[in-house]
Amino acid sequence: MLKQCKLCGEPASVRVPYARLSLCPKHFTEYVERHVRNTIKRYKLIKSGDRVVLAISGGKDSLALLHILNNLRGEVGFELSALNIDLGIRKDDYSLKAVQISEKYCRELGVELAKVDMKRDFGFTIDEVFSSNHVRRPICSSCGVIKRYVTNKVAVELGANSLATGHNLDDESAVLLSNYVKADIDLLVRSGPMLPSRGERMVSRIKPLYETSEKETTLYNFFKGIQHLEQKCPYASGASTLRLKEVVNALEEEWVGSKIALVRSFNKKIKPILAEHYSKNSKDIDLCEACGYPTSTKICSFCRLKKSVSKNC
Ligand code: Q46
Ligand code: ZN
Ligand code: ZN
Repeated sequence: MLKQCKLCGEPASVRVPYARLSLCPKHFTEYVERHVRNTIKRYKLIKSGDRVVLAISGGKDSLALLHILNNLRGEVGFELSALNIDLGIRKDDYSLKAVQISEKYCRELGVELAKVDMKRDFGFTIDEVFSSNHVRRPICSSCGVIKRYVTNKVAVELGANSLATGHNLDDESAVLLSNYVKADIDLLVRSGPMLPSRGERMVSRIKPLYETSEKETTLYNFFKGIQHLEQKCPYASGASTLRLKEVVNALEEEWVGSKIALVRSFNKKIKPILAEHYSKNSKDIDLCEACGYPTSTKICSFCRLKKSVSKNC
């Protein structure tokens, strides 16, 4: 049952079970910001003087993170800019709305926004990938290739140290569980709150919401009046991810703090052992012969995808 805010005595609106805290809206939003600050410190994600580019989609997590990092940048001493990709998804004006909402909040907060338009800057869109018959991989897998490539390229061009994304505790614990079950060592080694750069033209990727749950970002936006894009991408199926999240949330209900325990124990005890094994067996990183960005094959997957779309459109 909700009682009084532990910090000010006003009526509490939120219960944070794993921290055993009941909080009013003001102290809850401050708690979330402090929690993200502690995650940044715990995993050494950002240091003073860093240039951080945050990829924003207009969704709840990336917009919450935009506000949180904007509040923390003075205290930690880093530069912050944002990046939005217009993927060219026309159904229900999805991409148009995502771009508009990203522009609105960057303008309001005074955060510089780098805008990428897939059609203008790379010659093709997600809609074209989807309608191109011969591209057989699932659309979200191609979209992942595009987003990883474009965000890295823009962050490199902007001279950033790191690229931040809005992956939250629910995403990360669910994926971790799935990779454990499949014993996918490659994916396990590449998961975690930070993926350091592995060489030239590759920035580190960081996840400051690594220990912040979906419920917390949703409530943070609600109390701060942040209107994120509620609409789902028309290509999202998400059934298996949703199911996995239900599993980790059921675990959390039975055993409070299990999602955080899962990601922390992985990073502290399991990942170092896997990383040592992987460093002996991993492929070398080279530069793509077509675009000059990192790849472990001759031509990177982005360039192969682009070529395949242009052939089949
Ligand atoms: S934008 Fe792209 Fe998502 Fe749409 S096509 Fe799939 S991956 S669902 S986060
Ligand atoms: Zn309070
Ligand atoms: Zn390439």
